[in-house]
Amino acid sequence: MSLNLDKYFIMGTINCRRDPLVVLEAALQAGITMFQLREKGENALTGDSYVQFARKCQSLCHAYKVPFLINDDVELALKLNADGIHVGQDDLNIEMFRKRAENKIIGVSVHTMEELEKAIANGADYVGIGPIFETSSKKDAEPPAGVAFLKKARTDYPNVPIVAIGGISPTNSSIVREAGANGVAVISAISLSEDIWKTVREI
Ligand code: 3NM
Repeated sequence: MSLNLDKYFIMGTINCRRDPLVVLEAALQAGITMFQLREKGENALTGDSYVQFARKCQSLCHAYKVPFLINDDVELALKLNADGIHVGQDDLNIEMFRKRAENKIIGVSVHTMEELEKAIANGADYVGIGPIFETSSKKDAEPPAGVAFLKKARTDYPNVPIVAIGGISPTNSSIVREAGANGVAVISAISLSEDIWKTVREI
Protein backbone atom coordinates (compact mmCIF):
# COMPACT_ATOMS: atom_id res chain seq x y z
CA MET A 1 0.00 0.00 0.00
CA SER A 2 1.43 3.36 -0.89
CA LEU A 3 1.87 6.10 1.66
CA ASN A 4 -0.18 9.25 1.23
CA LEU A 5 -0.30 11.27 4.45
CA ASP A 6 -2.29 14.15 2.94
CA LYS A 7 -5.58 13.64 4.82
CA TYR A 8 -5.07 11.14 7.58
CA PHE A 9 -8.16 10.29 9.62
CA ILE A 10 -7.79 8.64 13.05
CA MET A 11 -10.79 7.34 14.92
CA GLY A 12 -12.15 5.08 17.61
CA THR A 13 -15.77 4.49 18.56
CA ILE A 14 -15.61 6.94 21.48
CA ASN A 15 -14.58 9.80 19.18
CA CYS A 16 -17.91 9.77 17.33
CA ARG A 17 -21.38 11.04 18.14
CA ARG A 18 -22.84 9.13 15.21
CA ASP A 19 -22.38 5.54 14.09
CA PRO A 20 -18.57 5.33 13.65
CA LEU A 21 -18.89 3.22 10.51
CA VAL A 22 -21.14 5.87 8.94
CA VAL A 23 -18.57 8.50 9.89
CA LEU A 24 -15.73 6.44 8.42
CA GLU A 25 -17.54 5.79 5.16
CA ALA A 26 -18.40 9.49 4.78
CA ALA A 27 -14.74 10.35 5.34
CA LEU A 28 -13.64 7.75 2.79
CA GLN A 29 -16.14 9.07 0.25
CA ALA A 30 -14.87 12.58 0.85
CA GLY A 31 -11.28 11.57 0.08
CA ILE A 32 -9.25 10.75 3.19
CA THR A 33 -5.95 9.17 2.16
CA MET A 34 -5.13 7.10 5.28
CA PHE A 35 -7.12 5.67 8.17
CA GLN A 36 -5.92 4.63 11.63
CA LEU A 37 -8.11 2.75 14.06
CA ARG A 38 -7.32 4.06 17.54
CA GLU A 39 -9.71 2.28 19.88
CA LYS A 40 -8.60 3.78 23.18
CA GLY A 41 -9.96 5.40 26.30
CA GLU A 42 -12.91 4.96 28.60
CA ASN A 43 -15.73 2.85 27.09
CA ALA A 44 -13.55 1.77 24.16
CA LEU A 45 -14.44 -1.62 22.67
CA THR A 46 -12.43 -4.64 23.81
CA GLY A 47 -12.25 -8.33 22.99
CA ASP A 48 -14.41 -9.70 20.18
CA SER A 49 -16.41 -6.52 19.66
CA TYR A 50 -13.13 -4.63 19.13
CA VAL A 51 -11.90 -7.20 16.61
CA GLN A 52 -15.23 -7.21 14.77
CA PHE A 53 -15.33 -3.43 14.62
CA ALA A 54 -11.74 -3.39 13.33
CA ARG A 55 -12.67 -5.87 10.58
CA LYS A 56 -15.59 -3.65 9.51
CA CYS A 57 -13.35 -0.58 9.37
CA GLN A 58 -10.80 -2.57 7.40
CA SER A 59 -13.27 -3.73 4.78
CA LEU A 60 -14.58 -0.18 4.30
CA CYS A 61 -11.01 1.10 3.83
CA HIS A 62 -10.33 -1.75 1.44
CA ALA A 63 -13.37 -0.85 -0.65
CA TYR A 64 -12.05 2.70 -1.03
CA LYS A 65 -8.42 1.55 -1.48
CA VAL A 66 -7.27 3.56 1.54
CA PRO A 67 -4.57 2.11 3.83
CA PHE A 68 -5.93 0.72 7.11
CA LEU A 69 -3.57 1.12 10.07
CA ILE A 70 -3.98 0.07 13.68
CA ASN A 71 -2.75 2.08 16.63
CA ASP A 72 -0.31 0.22 18.90
CA ASP A 73 -1.89 -3.22 18.67
CA VAL A 74 0.72 -5.17 16.76
CA GLU A 75 -0.95 -8.54 17.34
CA LEU A 76 -4.28 -7.36 15.94
CA ALA A 77 -2.57 -5.70 12.97
CA LEU A 78 -0.86 -9.00 12.13
CA LYS A 79 -3.97 -11.07 12.75
CA LEU A 80 -6.06 -8.91 10.41
CA ASN A 81 -3.26 -8.37 7.93
CA ALA A 82 -3.70 -4.60 8.31
CA ASP A 83 -1.74 -2.30 6.03
CA GLY A 84 0.31 -1.00 8.92
CA ILE A 85 0.64 0.17 12.48
CA HIS A 86 1.19 3.45 14.24
CA VAL A 87 3.11 3.33 17.51
CA GLY A 88 4.40 5.66 20.18
CA GLN A 89 7.95 5.47 21.49
CA ASP A 90 8.08 1.68 21.52
CA ASP A 91 11.05 0.33 19.57
CA LEU A 92 10.16 -3.25 20.43
CA ASN A 93 6.89 -2.92 18.56
CA ILE A 94 8.61 -1.53 15.48
CA GLU A 95 11.19 -4.29 15.38
CA MET A 96 8.71 -7.06 15.99
CA PHE A 97 6.28 -5.75 13.42
CA ARG A 98 8.95 -5.18 10.76
CA LYS A 99 10.31 -8.69 11.22
CA ARG A 100 6.88 -10.23 10.85
CA ALA A 101 5.48 -7.92 8.18
CA GLU A 102 8.16 -6.62 5.87
CA ASN A 103 6.07 -4.56 3.52
CA LYS A 104 3.71 -2.93 5.97
CA ILE A 105 3.53 0.76 6.82
CA ILE A 106 5.02 1.78 10.17
CA GLY A 107 4.37 5.20 11.66
CA VAL A 108 5.94 6.50 14.86
CA SER A 109 5.04 9.49 17.03
CA VAL A 110 8.08 11.65 17.80
CA HIS A 111 8.59 14.74 19.92
CA THR A 112 12.32 15.40 19.67
CA MET A 113 14.99 15.25 17.00
CA GLU A 114 16.58 12.23 18.73
CA GLU A 115 13.28 10.36 18.61
CA LEU A 116 12.86 11.27 14.96
CA GLU A 117 16.34 10.07 14.03
CA LYS A 118 15.88 6.84 15.93
CA ALA A 119 12.46 6.17 14.38
CA ILE A 120 13.86 6.54 10.88
CA ALA A 121 16.95 4.46 11.72
CA ASN A 122 14.63 1.74 13.06
CA GLY A 123 12.74 1.64 9.80
CA ALA A 124 9.70 3.88 10.32
CA ASP A 125 7.99 4.88 7.05
CA TYR A 126 6.71 8.15 8.45
CA VAL A 127 6.72 10.14 11.67
CA GLY A 128 3.86 11.90 13.44
CA ILE A 129 4.64 15.25 15.08
CA GLY A 130 2.32 16.74 17.67
CA PRO A 131 0.43 18.02 19.38
CA ILE A 132 0.77 21.15 17.27
CA PHE A 133 -2.32 22.80 18.76
CA GLU A 134 -4.46 22.14 21.82
CA THR A 135 -6.29 18.81 21.61
CA SER A 136 -9.03 17.26 23.69
CA SER A 137 -8.90 13.89 21.93
CA LYS A 138 -5.83 12.58 23.77
CA LYS A 139 -5.88 12.66 27.55
CA ASP A 140 -2.13 12.27 28.05
CA ALA A 141 -1.08 14.57 25.20
CA GLU A 142 1.88 16.82 25.84
CA PRO A 143 1.36 20.61 25.83
CA PRO A 144 0.81 22.09 22.35
CA ALA A 145 4.17 22.64 20.67
CA GLY A 146 3.25 24.89 17.76
CA VAL A 147 5.12 24.48 14.48
CA ALA A 148 8.71 25.17 15.62
CA PHE A 149 9.76 21.51 15.92
CA LEU A 150 7.88 20.61 12.76
CA LYS A 151 9.75 23.31 10.83
CA LYS A 152 13.11 22.17 12.20
CA ALA A 153 12.36 18.53 11.41
CA ARG A 154 11.48 19.48 7.84
CA THR A 155 14.61 21.60 7.40
CA ASP A 156 16.95 18.95 8.81
CA TYR A 157 15.18 16.03 7.09
CA PRO A 158 13.82 17.27 3.77
CA ASN A 159 12.74 13.79 2.65
CA VAL A 160 11.21 12.24 5.77
CA PRO A 161 7.43 11.82 5.43
CA ILE A 162 5.87 13.86 8.25
CA VAL A 163 2.27 14.04 9.38
CA ALA A 164 1.27 16.76 11.85
CA ILE A 165 -1.32 16.08 14.56
CA GLY A 166 -3.18 17.74 17.40
CA GLY A 167 -5.99 20.27 17.16
CA ILE A 168 -5.82 20.50 13.38
CA SER A 169 -8.93 21.78 11.62
CA PRO A 170 -9.88 23.44 8.32
CA THR A 171 -8.96 26.82 9.80
CA ASN A 172 -5.37 25.97 10.73
CA SER A 173 -4.36 23.11 8.42
CA SER A 174 -2.61 25.46 5.99
CA ILE A 175 -0.28 26.60 8.80
CA VAL A 176 1.08 23.09 9.35
CA ARG A 177 1.28 22.33 5.65
CA GLU A 178 3.28 25.52 5.11
CA ALA A 179 5.53 24.56 8.04
CA GLY A 180 6.50 21.42 6.13
CA ALA A 181 4.07 18.63 6.98
CA ASN A 182 3.25 16.27 4.13
CA GLY A 183 -0.20 15.89 5.59
CA VAL A 184 -2.52 16.43 8.52
CA ALA A 185 -3.82 13.81 10.95
CA VAL A 186 -7.12 14.59 12.62
CA ILE A 187 -9.59 12.97 14.97
CA SER A 188 -12.27 15.41 16.09
CA ALA A 189 -12.25 17.71 13.04
CA ILE A 190 -13.75 14.82 11.06
CA SER A 191 -15.30 12.54 13.69
CA LEU A 192 -17.43 15.38 15.11
CA SER A 193 -17.99 17.25 11.85
CA GLU A 194 -21.54 18.11 10.82
CA ASP A 195 -20.42 18.13 7.21
CA ILE A 196 -17.66 15.56 6.70
CA TRP A 197 -17.45 16.11 2.95
CA LYS A 198 -16.74 19.81 3.43
CA THR A 199 -14.29 19.24 6.33
CA VAL A 200 -12.24 16.68 4.41
CA ARG A 201 -12.13 18.91 1.35
CA GLU A 202 -11.02 21.88 3.48
CA ILE A 203 -8.26 20.30 5.56
N1 3NM B 1 -1.74 12.03 19.12
P1 3NM B 1 -7.56 15.94 17.41
S1 3NM B 1 -2.44 14.43 19.53
C1 3NM B 1 -3.88 10.83 18.78
O1 3NM B 1 0.57 14.63 19.86
C2 3NM B 1 -3.11 12.05 19.03
O2 3NM B 1 0.99 12.58 19.31
C3 3NM B 1 -1.24 13.24 19.38
O3 3NM B 1 -6.90 14.59 17.94
C4 3NM B 1 0.21 13.51 19.54
O4 3NM B 1 -7.38 15.95 15.95
C5 3NM B 1 -3.66 13.32 19.24
O5 3NM B 1 -9.03 15.78 17.77
C6 3NM B 1 -5.11 13.67 19.21
O6 3NM B 1 -6.92 17.07 18.13
C7 3NM B 1 -5.54 14.35 17.94
